[in-house]
Amino acid sequence: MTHWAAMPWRSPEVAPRGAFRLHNRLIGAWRQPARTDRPELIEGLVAQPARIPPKYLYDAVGSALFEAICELPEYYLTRTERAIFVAHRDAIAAAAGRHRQFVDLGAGDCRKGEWWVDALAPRRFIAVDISTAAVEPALARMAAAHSDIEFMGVITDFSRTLDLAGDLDSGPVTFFYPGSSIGNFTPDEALELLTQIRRLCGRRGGLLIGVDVPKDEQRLAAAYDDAVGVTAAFNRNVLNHVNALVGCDFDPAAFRHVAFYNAPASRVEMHLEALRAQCVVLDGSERVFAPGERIHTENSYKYEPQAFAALLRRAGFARIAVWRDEAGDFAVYYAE
Ligand code: AVI
Repeated sequence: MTHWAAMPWRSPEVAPRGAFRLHNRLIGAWRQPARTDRPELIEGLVAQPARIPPKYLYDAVGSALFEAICELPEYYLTRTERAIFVAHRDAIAAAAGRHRQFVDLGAGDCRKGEWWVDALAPRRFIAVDISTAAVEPALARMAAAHSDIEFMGVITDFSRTLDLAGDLDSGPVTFFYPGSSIGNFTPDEALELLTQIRRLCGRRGGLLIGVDVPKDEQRLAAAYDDAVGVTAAFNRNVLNHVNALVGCDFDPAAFRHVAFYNAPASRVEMHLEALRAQCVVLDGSERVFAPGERIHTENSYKYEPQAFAALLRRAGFARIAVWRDEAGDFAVYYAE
C-alpha cells in the first residue's frame, strides 16, 4: 500500500498535523494508523466464536469484488440509493446547503461524493478513507476538473476514531456517508461515530447518509449470497488478506460462505464455515477449526426509519429529513 508520504509529486513543504500541500488545491494528510492489525486479528481468531472485523474485507481484491457486488441484480442497495439521490437531488441539496466543506467518509474512488459537486458546490472536498489506492487518483482527477474547490485526502481508520478537527476550518461541514456503511457498525459503535460526526459538523452543518431498511428475509439473504458467487468470493478473500497481515496459512477454499438475516437483531450476518477440520498457526500456537465451525466476518444492520432517526437524535442531531424510494427499500437522511 502506498501512502501520501510516498507520493512522488509531494511538495517538500510540510503543513501542520502531518498534512502537506501537494499543490495549491490538493493536500494529502496521512494519519499513521497504529500497527494494531495483527493483535486485533489474532485476538478475534482465537476467540470462540472466531471473528474478523469487516474492515479487513477491503484489500485491493476485496475492494474490486465489492465494486462488482454493487452491480449485482440482487444487491439493490447501491442502485436504490442512487435512484433516491437522482429523484430528490434538489430537495436534498436545499436541505444540505451550498458552498460548505464536504467530507466524503469512506470515499474510495470518490464517485458517489463527486456526483454531489454540481448540486452542492462545496468550497472544500475532504475525502476520508483507510486506503490511498483509490483516493489518490480520484482526488488528482477531481482537482484537475474543479479549479474552484480545494481537495484534501485524509488517510485514517475512522472505525477507531474520527480525528478531523485539524483538517476542517470553522465553516459548516456536510458529512456524506452513503451506501449503508453505518450498518457495518454495531448500533453502539454507530452511535459513537454519529456523535463524533455531529461534534465536527458545526452548528449549521449536517450529515447526508444512506441507510438500508429491514425487508423480506429472502431478498436480504439473496443480496448477501448472490447466484454467481461474487459475495462468496468477497467473503472468502478476507482470509487471503488475513494471511498477508498475520503471516498465517488459511485455505479460503476450505471455508463456505454463509449469509442470513438475523431478524431479532435486524442485521444480515456473514460467516465463513469450515468445510473440514482446519489447523491454522497463529503467533506460534495452533488454532483448530472443527468442521462446521464459523468465523463471523460481517454484520450489516438494517434500520427502520424511525429507529435510525432516533439514533441520530441520540447523537445530538436535531432536524432530520428522510427520503425513500417508492418501495421503501432504502432511506436517505439529512440530519442537521
Ligand atoms: C459496505 N457495506 C455497506 C456492504 C453491506 O451491504 O453491508 C458490504 C457488503 N457485504 C456484503 N455485501 C456487501
